[in-house]
Amino acid sequence: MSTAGKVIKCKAAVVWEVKKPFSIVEIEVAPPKAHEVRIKILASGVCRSDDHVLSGALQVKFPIILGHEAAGVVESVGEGVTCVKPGDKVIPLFAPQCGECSTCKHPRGNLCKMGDLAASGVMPDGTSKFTYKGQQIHTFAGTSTFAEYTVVHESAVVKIDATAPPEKVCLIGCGFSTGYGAAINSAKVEPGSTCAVFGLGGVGLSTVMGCKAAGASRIIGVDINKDKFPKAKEMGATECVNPMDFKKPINEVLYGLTDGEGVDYSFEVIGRTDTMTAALASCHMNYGTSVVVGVPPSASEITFSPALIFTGRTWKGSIFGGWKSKEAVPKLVSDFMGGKFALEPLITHTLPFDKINEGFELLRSGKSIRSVLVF
Ligand code: PAD
Ligand code: ZN
Ligand code: ZN
Repeated sequence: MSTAGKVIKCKAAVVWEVKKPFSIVEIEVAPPKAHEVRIKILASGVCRSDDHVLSGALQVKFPIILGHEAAGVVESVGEGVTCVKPGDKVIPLFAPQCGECSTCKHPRGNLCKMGDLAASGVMPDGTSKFTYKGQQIHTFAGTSTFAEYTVVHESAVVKIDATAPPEKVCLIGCGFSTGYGAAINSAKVEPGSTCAVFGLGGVGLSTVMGCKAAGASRIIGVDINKDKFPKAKEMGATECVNPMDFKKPINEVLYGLTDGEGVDYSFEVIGRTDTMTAALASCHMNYGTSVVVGVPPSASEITFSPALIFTGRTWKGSIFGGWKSKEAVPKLVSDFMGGKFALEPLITHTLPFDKINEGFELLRSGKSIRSVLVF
């Protein structure tokens, strides 16, 4: 029997308040309104950005359904939706692309105006599609993929190859594309260059992959967890350093490793203000570029010497790897299917959705790269 047009009751992982684990409960998911799409989620990855909400670093409205790195199948569509139809395999887009706004129309823009409300806990129409016993549950990043069904705006979903494995390509919905694109699009790493990647989690390793694909000749991985080094080397890091092994600041260590030049490109893929500044100070004083990929804690500030940028360094940020999501995601999926890059090394654990708390424990303990929850 078709569920189109009806409320669906299904399981979702709800977070009721900060620093509390997920609880799996039965929620109600409203049918999609005009220009909305309801998706049956097949797989969803565990990303540090979700954990930033649990820890309180990223402030949101509770209760909330997190999750933003997923793949699924369209269950039904609201009036006027032409980009996808029921049965299509899709990836939800936490950084949407409406194609109409000033940012979408700008060749360099990738933060569509439809995404501005992502942090507000509601959809572009001002409502959330989820309730629990009549109580509204907030939406996260316009996607909320830690649920068996979710509703997204049509600008926040794209059709992908029907044969793509959801438990792998879900990573193209966030971690892989973010890290890889930071190197390829945001930094525009050149062949022969020297790069430093701070943070060797799922996103940082994808940055390492991007640097390698761009032809960097030296890729220095930086992490305080040395257990991350073997995988980083497998993915393309030419050497790895642990800041804890040195008395002097890591930027001085990196200058030492590069004959006093500094690296051409540095990436902060952790989400800490001290390492953002250290990454900036690690790149060449004149033509170095440093890219902030890690999500800064809400309400944090950085104080730094303007001399660091006065001499010519470039400091920039990158969300979703600078990709225009609707255009890029299907192509990245095709590239994966064509063997252009591998996602398997990033996936260390595959768990049933019910084990979501275990997935986050593995992330916090530093034992996983990416855990993928399957539904
Ligand atoms: P992760 O927790 O898997 O990786 C972070 C890594 O940083 C771990 O290996 C840690 O050991 C390491 N680390 C922690 N502290 C330090 C330190 N002081 N010095 C050196 N290394 C350290 O996270 P992830 O790879 O899922 O995400 C990384 C960041 O990227 C995180 O802040 C996340 O929120 C952000 C992100 N940003 C976007 C975006 O669009 N910009 C998208 C997805 C994730
Ligand atoms: Zn993410
Ligand atoms: Zn737009």
